[in-house]
Amino acid sequence: MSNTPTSDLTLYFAPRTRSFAALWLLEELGAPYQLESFDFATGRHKQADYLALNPMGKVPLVMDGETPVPETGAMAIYLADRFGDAGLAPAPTANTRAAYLRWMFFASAIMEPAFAQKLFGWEASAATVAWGSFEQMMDVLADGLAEGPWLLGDTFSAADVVVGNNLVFGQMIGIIPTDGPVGEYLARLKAREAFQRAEAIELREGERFPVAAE
Ligand SMILES: N[C@@H](CCC(=O)N[C@@H](CS)C(=O)NCC(=O)O)C(=O)O
Repeated sequence: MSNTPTSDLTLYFAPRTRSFAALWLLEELGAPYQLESFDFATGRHKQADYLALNPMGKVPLVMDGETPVPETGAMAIYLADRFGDAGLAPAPTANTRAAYLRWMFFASAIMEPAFAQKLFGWEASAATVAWGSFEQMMDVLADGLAEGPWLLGDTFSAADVVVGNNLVFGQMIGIIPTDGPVGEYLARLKAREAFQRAEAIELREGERFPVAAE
């Protein structure tokens, strides 16, 4: 019996932002969704009705009917379980479930602040801050890819989308190499059909809302 439910998904999306992770994941899942695309300049994400759904006033935000699912990691875990037939989430009893959850949290709890530290040049003791250091994060990620081709070995999962989306951003800002295990992993991710569909949508929406001239 299929465990793919009928759904009423809406993605609140702004081009050139972290909302690409949700777009890419929805394309990987093959889940039907409506795209509510807007430009940050409109302030849509700071309006009261939006803040009631995501008090952080950020994208991505996925609505599942009346249920808001903000925060990229939570959204990814939620959707991959909800659309379980797509095979992007190991079952709770699978022996890869712990590694899957570990990489999901690695993306938001370790990669995100490590990127910010690198970008803004913060001085911090690796033993004290939760994310260690940018270099440690990169080494741990490279080690995690030693078996490959994906984070869970042969099985592609929603964790690859969440970690991969961070890497896309990191490469854009010049802190992620194009070679070595991490760069090669990112090239494999970018070659996926769902990634390329999402990229085409992102480009189309980006043309609707071009970057404002200085
Ligand atoms: N913790 C959030 C971060 C999302 C985030 O930082 N989104 C940025 C765009 S990349 C945003 O919406 N910024 C608009 C603002 O804060 O005004 C998540 O993982 O979804």
